[in-house]
Amino acid sequence: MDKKEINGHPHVSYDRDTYSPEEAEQRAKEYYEWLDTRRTVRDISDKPVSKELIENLIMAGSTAPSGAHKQPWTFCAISNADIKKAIREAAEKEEYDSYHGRMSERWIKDLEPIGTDWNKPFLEEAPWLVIIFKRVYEMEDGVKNNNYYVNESVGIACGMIISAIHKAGLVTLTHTPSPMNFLTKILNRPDNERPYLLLPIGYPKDEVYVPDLARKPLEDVAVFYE
Ligand code: IYR
Repeated sequence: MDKKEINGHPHVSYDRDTYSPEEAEQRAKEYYEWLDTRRTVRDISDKPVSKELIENLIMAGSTAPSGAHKQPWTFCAISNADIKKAIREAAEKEEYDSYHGRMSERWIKDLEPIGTDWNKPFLEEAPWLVIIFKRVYEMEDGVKNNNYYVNESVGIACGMIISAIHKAGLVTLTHTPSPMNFLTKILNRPDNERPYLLLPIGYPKDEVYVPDLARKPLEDVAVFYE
């Protein structure tokens, strides 16, 4: 590995595998088709998942690019039954209020095909809950230093852990109880962290049904300027 200094800071040579144009096209197609087999699953089995597996999922998420490489995230991984129960109870309380008045009628109608409601059994049934907190700032020598592009960075990290979950043959769903500050309290998180997304992770139950949805075709999601 070659090393050199740029701006007085160490840089290392970076060598990646490259492919012929045909092979690259094939790999892109295969990766897309494989990602397209991912579905959000709410019926998560209580079959155990090892801590080691979860550790590697978290490390996959933590490879995400981030503003000035600050990696402004904390992944809280919970398998403790009492904590999961406390989270379920608090989330269902908020969700009950959301589904009974806080969400607009249009929103409730938009969720009908998806079939969600205020009940969140997966918060106790899944062997693991991974809750991603964004780190808004770091305390350094008694000074509050804001992180950069925090929402973008953490959103990308969430996408990367979701694809890692799929790769392991496990399932998840992006749960966003609102408001979600109860998570700060239950997990005793410091002031610089804000809950961002909750991912219950596990194997799917034996028989799982998901909404019969189609993804938008290329023409509806892309515009080319050639
Ligand atoms: N946070 C609620 C509601 C919800 C909102 C959207 I937008 C969804 O795509 C799914 C659910 C819940 O988790 O039920």
